Amino acid sequence: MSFCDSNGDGIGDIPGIISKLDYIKELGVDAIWLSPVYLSPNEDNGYDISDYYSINPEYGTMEDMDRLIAEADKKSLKIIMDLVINHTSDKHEWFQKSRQKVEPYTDFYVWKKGKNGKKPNNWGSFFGEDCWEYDALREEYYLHLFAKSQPDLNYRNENVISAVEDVMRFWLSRGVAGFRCDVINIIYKDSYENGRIRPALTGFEHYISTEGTHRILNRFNRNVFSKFNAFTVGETVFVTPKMADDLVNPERCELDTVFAFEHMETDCFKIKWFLRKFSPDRFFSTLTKWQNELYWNTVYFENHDQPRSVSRFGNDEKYHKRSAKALATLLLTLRGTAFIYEGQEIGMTNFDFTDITELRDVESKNIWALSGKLRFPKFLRWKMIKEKSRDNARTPMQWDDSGGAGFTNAVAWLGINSNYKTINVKIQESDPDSVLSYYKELLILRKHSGALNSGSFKEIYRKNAVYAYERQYKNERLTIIINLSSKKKKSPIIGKTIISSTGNKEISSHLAPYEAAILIT
Ligand code: ISL
Ligand code: CA
Repeated sequence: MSFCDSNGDGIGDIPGIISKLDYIKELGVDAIWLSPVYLSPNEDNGYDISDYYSINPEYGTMEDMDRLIAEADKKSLKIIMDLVINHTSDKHEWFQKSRQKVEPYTDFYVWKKGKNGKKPNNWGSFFGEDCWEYDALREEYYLHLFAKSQPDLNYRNENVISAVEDVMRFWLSRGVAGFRCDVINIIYKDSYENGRIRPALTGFEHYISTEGTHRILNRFNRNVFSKFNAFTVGETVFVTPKMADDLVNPERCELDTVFAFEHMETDCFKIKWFLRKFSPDRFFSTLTKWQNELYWNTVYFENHDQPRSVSRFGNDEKYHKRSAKALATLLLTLRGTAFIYEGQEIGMTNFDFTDITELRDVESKNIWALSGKLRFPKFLRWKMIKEKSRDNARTPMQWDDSGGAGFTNAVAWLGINSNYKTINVKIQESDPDSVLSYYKELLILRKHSGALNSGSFKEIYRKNAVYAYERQYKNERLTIIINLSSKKKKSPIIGKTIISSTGNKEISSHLAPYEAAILIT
């Protein structure tokens, strides 16, 4: 956890979050999504849960969690927990009992005999390893679509489904408002046949958004979500708009919203490691497609798995401030529920690590090793990791210019970006022209605007890194324009600005580099 360390062990924690609730409230958001805080050996940053009913002592206690929920509630902030149920940690009691065939856990996971001394099928894992691991005790292989310490649960087993429902009820009864459901569109595997050979993730056609998954989500909704009026956002990998629509269509009663990925694939060929140059036009056309095809979207440019947006889609040097503001304009004016990742609101940049040993992420370590084994040229391996490591966004929050960046007074669990002296909350809070102040202004505007909240979306221009669209609700119509490049561009529209990344009060014939604005037209 990288938000705030309250007890000087270098690790962010729940009391740390409580101490910053005023900051979060003042930013102008309505809810906080916590990455997993459950008991976990932390081999994948908490996404490997060993007990769904307790809090990781590194992060605090159950009392701290209750206090967080209560204190947040006093400020009308909701708490959304991460629900990681495709897999557990291999340290989870369910898995340990399953290995020993102790009932009712025997079939809690996906166990298979090998085929003629080989793995059960040819599927690949998300983290660049094999996805079958042989267990010497049970003398069978188990499936793990992520790290080998993350065995997949078996959703053909009724007992698994009800055990997970119990977990959800437990947390909703404690007062959390809902869940961000980790890789929720892959929980039910249709078959365990070999997959079509692909450069990565062979086998995924057997588990992406299957009918079985829809059936289970509908059941979760009927039995649990609806009973607690819970909000759900599903993390849904490789979804098309049609698949996403089937998950969020209110008539089907499954999820409220989903995180799609296609706009995050505009600087790669489908798989993040297959790099290609970021194309603003591809980014914009993907956004338009999703805005038009899904009746309600989530809008996000960052999270704990993605590099920092200002480094990736903007310019984190010469136009740091302006491009961070331009991206903020886009984020908060598209139609949908917007998510801001900690530090995005001050324009935090990619981690400036200079050696692979500075990284903690299991995925980065695996890919580094795999690309070495495959004899990728050194410069390419480095470029891949440098651009795409998930640790880019996991460095500690930069609160001030003191030693531990105000995050900790000890050595932080992951390196602090050396730009913390110039990019931090303290400086930006007292500067009306800062990225932080801009986020706050935009969030206020958004709160008071029907057009931005729920108005229609209409693209009006997209070419050469310039994008413009309209949002309209009743007789309120706003036009948003953005130049996502470091070149001056001809403007397709003119008008007075309500807010702009450059501070310009008017857009006339040209757009400055990274100029973005909301206009009344
Ligand atoms: O980040 C990715 C690869 O670099 C994604 O493919 C990611 O693995 C995928 O989006 C699933 O992510 C979620 O589940 C993982 C966990 O490691 C991620 O942090 C989480 O967001 C396994 O639980
Ligand atoms: Ca701590």
